[in-house]
Amino acid sequence: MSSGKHLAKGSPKPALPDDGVPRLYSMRFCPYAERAHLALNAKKVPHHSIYVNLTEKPEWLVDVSPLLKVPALHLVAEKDQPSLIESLIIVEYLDEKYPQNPLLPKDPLQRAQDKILVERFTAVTSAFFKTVLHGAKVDDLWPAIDTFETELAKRGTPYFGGDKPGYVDYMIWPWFERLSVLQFVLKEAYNFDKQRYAKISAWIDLLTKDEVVQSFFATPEQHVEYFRSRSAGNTNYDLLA
Ligand SMILES: N[C@@H](CCC(=O)N[C@@H](CS)C(=O)NCC(=O)O)C(=O)O
Repeated sequence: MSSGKHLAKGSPKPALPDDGVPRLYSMRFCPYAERAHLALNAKKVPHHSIYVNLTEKPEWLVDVSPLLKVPALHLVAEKDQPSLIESLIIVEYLDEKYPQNPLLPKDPLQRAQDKILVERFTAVTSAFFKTVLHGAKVDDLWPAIDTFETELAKRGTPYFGGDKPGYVDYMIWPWFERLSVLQFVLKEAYNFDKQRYAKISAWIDLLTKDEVVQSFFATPEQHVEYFRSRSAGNTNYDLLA
């Protein structure tokens, strides 16, 4: 339940129905929040999405997100109505609470290995943000993606999750959805090598068509437009609202 508009400073706390379903506090272009949306949609968990303006944060955000970040998942049906923060913790909670369409493997070793892989993805996210937000060279990014190319080849399956997307796929996808931003920033220096990343390229094509990804998809052009507005100091949060 949301118009998709981002609520800013001064806006009243949204009045939501007293239906007990979880409330996801989000921002439409946040890749961490996207992880939570993908998990909720993969599991078809009814929920409300509340979008917040992160430049002018609403005063009540602190009630659900003590560090004033998104995503935050407000569990209104639980005793004392706690909130969860941190995208990976939220997703793991959802995976345990709602067993349908499991994301993490059941086997403890495979489970640990998938979590390690997602942990190692921080090398990609930090190189990505350094390039996009601070104009750093892209040099650190490609070797970080090699890890994922090699792992996908080793697994011998189209997805990290096997014959369908799972935890690793959905947790790393948001940054691949935003490659257009990297291209926009780097211009002719953008050198994503489709041969070097043959498996990842095929995986990107598959995930782009995945119905869960499509349920929360912004086009390459929309990501660039959001980024452009943000860089210009006039962030267009409501681009898709
Ligand atoms: N480690 C956090 C990162 C969340 C995060 O950095 N979210 C950004 C938006 S993409 C945010 O809320 N920024 C607001 C701020 O830092 O003030 C997670 O995985 O959930």
